[in-house]
Amino acid sequence: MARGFVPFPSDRAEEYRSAGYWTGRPLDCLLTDAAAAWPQRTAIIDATTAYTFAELDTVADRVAAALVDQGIAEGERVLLQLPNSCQFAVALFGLLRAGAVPVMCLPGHRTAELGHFAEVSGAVGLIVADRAAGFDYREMAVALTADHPALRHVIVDGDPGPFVSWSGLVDFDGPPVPRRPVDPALPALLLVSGGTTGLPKLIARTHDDYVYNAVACAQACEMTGDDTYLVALPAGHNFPLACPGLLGSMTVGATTVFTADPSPESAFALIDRHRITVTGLVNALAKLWAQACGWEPVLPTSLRFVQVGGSRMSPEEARFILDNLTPGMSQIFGMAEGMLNFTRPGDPVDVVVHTQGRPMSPHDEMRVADENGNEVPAGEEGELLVRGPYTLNGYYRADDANARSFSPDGFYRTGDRVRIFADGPRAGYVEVTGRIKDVIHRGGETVSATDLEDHLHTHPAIYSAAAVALPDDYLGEKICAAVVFHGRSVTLAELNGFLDERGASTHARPDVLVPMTSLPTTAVGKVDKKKVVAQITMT
Ligand code: OOB
Repeated sequence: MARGFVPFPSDRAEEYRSAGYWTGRPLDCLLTDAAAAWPQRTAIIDATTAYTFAELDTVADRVAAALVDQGIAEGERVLLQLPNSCQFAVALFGLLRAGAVPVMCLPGHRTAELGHFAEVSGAVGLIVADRAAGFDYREMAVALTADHPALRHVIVDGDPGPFVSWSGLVDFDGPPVPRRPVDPALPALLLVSGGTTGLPKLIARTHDDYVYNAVACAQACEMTGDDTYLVALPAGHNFPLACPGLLGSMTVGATTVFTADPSPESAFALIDRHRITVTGLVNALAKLWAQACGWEPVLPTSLRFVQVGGSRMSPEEARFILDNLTPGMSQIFGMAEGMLNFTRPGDPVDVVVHTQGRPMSPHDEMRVADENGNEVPAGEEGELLVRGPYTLNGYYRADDANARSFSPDGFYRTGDRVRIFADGPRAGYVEVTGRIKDVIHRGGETVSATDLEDHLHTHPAIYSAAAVALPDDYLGEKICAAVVFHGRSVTLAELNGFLDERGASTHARPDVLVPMTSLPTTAVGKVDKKKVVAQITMT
């Protein structure tokens, strides 16, 4: 495991320990502690099952013993790809207690991603459902194990086919595994990066840093045992897993509800039934929920804090969600790599609408740099570089990417273009203005895709839009607006007239308008521009 893992440097590790952020405890202590403090409280709920903290603690121990009995050894990696369900949490804690290192895959990942994760991590096992959302994971497992013989253990929740049955693990009655001491500076689990360029990278999160992530996030979101958290995004993603998500909820004895169906109809009914108070959504889903408040018979009135993040949201979109879904909307700008910024409960509306929040930890260090790597004056735009008590120091087994992605003094180059407000009521808060590389080189001009998208999103006929580059013989790249209309569509000439009226800069105008029925998304639900271009150039 240690090969290819980049630990925190010892001076900073010491600083985080003495600040009290790092407690030296293994990640599964979140369950151990919750089971000791609130044994009879409901820990997790899904459509068919519920477990108290004590029950979850017991079943995690049984699964851990079964995994060890299967031959999974300490430090070995196991790909975990279960849909949102109680069994996801059981498997996560079972793996942690077996001393294995879960690789947190998302249900939307397919052979290309899973094969890559298996290759890089050297995983020995895979835990999947039999079928979910119309996809047969056993068929994928057959192909994966043929290509990756190191994947010796395939465990299936449901009808196992040729593989090992998950229910056999849950009911295991062999000897328990003794709790072994864990080095808290080593990886507890591997998250996958959220980028939309190339295959995702693996991010090792240590016991120390991830426990801190969960504890501090729950605190900053003012979570208490009276809250109920809804996992509406894929549970293996950092956002619903630990920001505060499942793990943060456990630190305060709050219940977590899983749903594999985040449609407004289903989610609103669930929110109402369980009186859910907190959830995390990507922008597109938040917008859909906000709209659905106009027609759904049951409204999600119990929500007090709804985090929205994952990609750029314009102030207009933020205002729409705030006005229509809940006044408790909060913006979050986070990454699997660590660093979290979010608006806090009670922050003024101006801050919630116009910023993506402020850092979670007083020890988060942020630097905003120009293209030469020099720090820009306070309040100006540039690339965000970060370092801190829960931010990675290197991708797992990725020397080339690491050489590019980190400054000599250990700051992670996020690739995100931001400004940190220097004064006024927004001082210290971050605005994400785009991705450094999300630009279109049209003739001699460099056009920000985000700026154009922000303009497009203000058009009343446009539901969602992505600005992408298409190859062009004369210009090098031309600007394409891929647009989902509300109903009535508009022509390119009408759209450009609208951009004129808004005073959008004249070189940042779409050359091509492509109406689409929906924009393709990544496994967590963000617009996937690579797929947008692929769809357009295919037709
Ligand atoms: C979250 O994590 P990832 O790893 O899927 O994606 C991280 C990237 C960031 O580097 C940034 O480019 C983008 O997603 N992003 C945002 C954003 N939140 C994330 N861009 C603009 N505005 C935002 N509010 O997406 C993630 C992890 C934890 C909590 C929340 C989101």
